[in-house]
Amino acid sequence: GRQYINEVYKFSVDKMFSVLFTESPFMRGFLEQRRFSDVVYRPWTTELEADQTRELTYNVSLSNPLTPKTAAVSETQTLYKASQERECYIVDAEVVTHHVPYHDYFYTLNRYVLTRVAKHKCRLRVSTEIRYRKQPWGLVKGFIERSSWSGLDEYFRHFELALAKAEEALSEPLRRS
Ligand code: YK8
Repeated sequence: GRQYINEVYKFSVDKMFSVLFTESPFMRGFLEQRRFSDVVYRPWTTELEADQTRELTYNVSLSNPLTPKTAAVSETQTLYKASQERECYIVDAEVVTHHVPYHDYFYTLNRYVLTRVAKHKCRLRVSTEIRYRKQPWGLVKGFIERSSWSGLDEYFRHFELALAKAEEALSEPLRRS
């Protein structure tokens, strides 16, 4: 796998969770800027003492000669029950791209780990793996890996930039005593 982000931000871990995992203006703006369309969020499940999940669907625009111009994507996010408010949140996102060649062979697993550093500081780590449901031929595996890593590299490069840009605006005002 690859690690895309490992950074400290100037706002609380709870704020980071709500920015990344609710329908926040930040995510809305970011996905729009990346030209994701028809974004639909299902609500988080709310069972007590259990992992929570939610489903997202959207269309991405692609410029790969082997794929259609747009593809439907579904993302299943799991918030592990080991997460603790004000301390840490662990979310896995399984991303499946439909209507592309070999879509039934693989999916992507993105892990987001948010941890408290101080009251108004948190660390975000994002790492990614490509997972296989069936073993592809070498040539096909090459297509899958090349296309996935290049899409992921680009997505998380912009994502990190957007977060850095938004950091000041998102950070809690310093309270003077
Ligand atoms: C999420 C991984 C693969 C997929 C794509 C597949 C083409 C297959 C072509 C053949 C289009 C936002 C990607 C990049 C679409 C975008 C996905 C994003 C960036 C010939 C093999 C969507 C993170 C994410 C995860 C996986 C990415 C797909 O938050 O190449």
